[in-house]
Amino acid sequence: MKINEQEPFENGANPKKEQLRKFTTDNQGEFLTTDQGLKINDDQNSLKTGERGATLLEDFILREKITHFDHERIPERVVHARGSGAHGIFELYKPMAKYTKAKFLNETSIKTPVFARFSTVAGSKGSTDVPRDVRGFAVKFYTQEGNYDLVGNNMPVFFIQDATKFPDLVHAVKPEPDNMIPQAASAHDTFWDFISLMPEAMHNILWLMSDRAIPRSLRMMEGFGIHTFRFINEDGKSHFVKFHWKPLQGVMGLVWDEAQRISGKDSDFHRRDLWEAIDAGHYPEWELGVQIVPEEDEHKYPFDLLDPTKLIPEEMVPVEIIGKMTLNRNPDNFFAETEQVAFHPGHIVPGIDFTNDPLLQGRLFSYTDTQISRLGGPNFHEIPINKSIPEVTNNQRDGMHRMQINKGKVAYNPNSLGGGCPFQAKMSEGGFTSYEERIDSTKIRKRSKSFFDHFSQPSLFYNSMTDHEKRHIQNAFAFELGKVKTVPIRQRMVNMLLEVNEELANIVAKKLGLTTERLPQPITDSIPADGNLEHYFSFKNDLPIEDAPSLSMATKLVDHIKHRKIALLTADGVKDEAFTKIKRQLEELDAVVCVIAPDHGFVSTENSDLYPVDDSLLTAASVVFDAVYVPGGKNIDLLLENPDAVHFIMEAFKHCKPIGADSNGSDLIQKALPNLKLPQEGVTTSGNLDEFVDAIKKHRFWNREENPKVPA
Ligand code: HDE
Repeated sequence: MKINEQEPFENGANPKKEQLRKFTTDNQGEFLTTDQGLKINDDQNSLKTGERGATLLEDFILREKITHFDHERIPERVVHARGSGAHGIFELYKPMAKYTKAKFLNETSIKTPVFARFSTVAGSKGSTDVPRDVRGFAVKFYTQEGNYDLVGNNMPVFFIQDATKFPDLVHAVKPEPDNMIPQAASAHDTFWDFISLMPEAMHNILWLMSDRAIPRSLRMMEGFGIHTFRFINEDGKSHFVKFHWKPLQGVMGLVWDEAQRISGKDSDFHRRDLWEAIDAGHYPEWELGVQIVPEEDEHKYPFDLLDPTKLIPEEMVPVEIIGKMTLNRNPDNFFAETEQVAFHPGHIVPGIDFTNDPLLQGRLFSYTDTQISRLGGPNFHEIPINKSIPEVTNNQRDGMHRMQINKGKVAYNPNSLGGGCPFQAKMSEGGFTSYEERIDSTKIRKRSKSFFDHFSQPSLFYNSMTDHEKRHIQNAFAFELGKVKTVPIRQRMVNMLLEVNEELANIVAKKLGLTTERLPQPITDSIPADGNLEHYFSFKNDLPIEDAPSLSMATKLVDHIKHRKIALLTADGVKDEAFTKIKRQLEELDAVVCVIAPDHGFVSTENSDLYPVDDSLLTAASVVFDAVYVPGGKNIDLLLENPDAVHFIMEAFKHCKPIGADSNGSDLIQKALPNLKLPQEGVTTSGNLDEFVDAIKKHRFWNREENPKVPA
């Protein structure tokens, strides 16, 4: 019986897990062997002519080991090289048959195995997890009709409108080719040179300068399919659809200064956070949402649904929540799974189809092509993590690293010698048919005028931000452009910002010592799609809304503190009750509590009870925590004398984090922040759990930024 005939998607069975198990080995209790299965007697010494003699070429064991080692590396992904992945499950809340015939979106009893990979875009695979960057959000659904890949980002729009500009974009953002500086950062001349000549990028740039680009955790970011896709139902009717992932952990960001420090303290911050959460059973969950637009409404909006630099505000078309993804299993082997997984927006199943978005169209070519060089040939679909649940039965043959053993003489179609097998499947048998879209047109190398409005949506985005979010965007522009050495590039950028928002442009210009000048001006001869630069600036459509709260992260906090990481800063002599009570109470709310003390080992309480220390002030830093609490007792005398403890509090305050203490513990806070009037919002000194928990729910207290009190 074939695996896809066993109804394995129901009753809790996980066919992907079962499939991967067959390829998974465990050395436990086994002898060491060569790649040929020969047991090895001595793995410590090579074969030599005498004890001090030359090594013999004959030593096949040495040769095999070294040769394999020499070829252990494969090319990293050209973009999205740094990533972290996990297995999970997708469960449908409600049947979507009205819109799509995709089986995994039709039957709520089906649990579809998934593998998700999150990534930064620009950095190499060993780069920091927390640069200012877009994050990839790719999900492979192992459906019973074959693999479906939703390969999206954590921002709902992209930088360019046409695939042909992608190599330019990536060349501009990657480290500069003469000196390979900077790693994993967009704050350099080539990126902003390109961007300042590409008004279509402005919308994604606004998102990139927002806190979306420095997520607190991979678990706390939204995902978006970006392009408009199609749902096709059983009757062949098409609806446009945009995909959204909504994290049940809330959407939260870091402070830019904090992100830069994390890059030094723990550059694996996001990878570790995801791994540890899953390992501890704190499974991250995202709801899948769809925005559905009837085919008849295609031209109803003041933007083009095919333009990937535009989103449909949720205030115009609500997101309908249809299911939930839970990531519940870490990979067994990073290389075999996270590195070798091969996503492709062209991996679709019946019921889902493409639109003519010119960026999507280019992607449909790129992803298979890139795997051929990255994974060494056309058989990458046979690598266990990429294998579909249904067996692959076709006439594709041979190629590097072929695993499948195809029986018989026949590898062509039509055939009579093989009884006509493998058969083509009728639509009623699940055979995929492309949506029959009527197209009457002229072959042309041009862009539609409906793509020319580059500024109304970035303006909407900026206008929809809260004050602190606006401030972060202003500061991010000033930081990034401040790193640009070529002043005319800075000037072009602030001029361009005038088209988005005058206040933004003027604040950024001031920080850069510039003034703004109204565009259009002849900035280059080469960019306009239709040869007329005026178009870039003359089109600014009226949007029916002036404010879209759904774009702001401030609207996406959650009413719980589950899995938030709290530092319990203490030392020997802490009062038993003060220490154990808060720890227990926070853990009861599913927070992750880490005991931080001057040294590793144990802290002893006033009653000489010993509690294990999770991390010491030497190795831990406030930047990797969401909040800090100081329980009182004699420990405070020790902490007051410890500059690292004082710095811990100052830094947490600077990064706007909740700080809690009991009346005794507050001495440390007062020493770290002598000019601070206590208590104040976000700094609770009463030992009251509810107040502290409420503060953690709010995530950050941004008003502190306006009147910075600490230099830390
Ligand atoms: Fe990708 N992109 N991309 N991209 N992309 C790749 O595929 C490409 C685009 C995205 O975790 C590459 O296997 C082109 C948009 C993610 O493995 C490559 C264009 C979006 C990932 C490639 C785009 C994405 C990739 C590099 C413009 C959001 C990581 C290695 C036409 C909707 C997937 C690889 C993973 C990876 C090409 C634009 C998302 C080279 C040509 C828009 C999440 O094929």
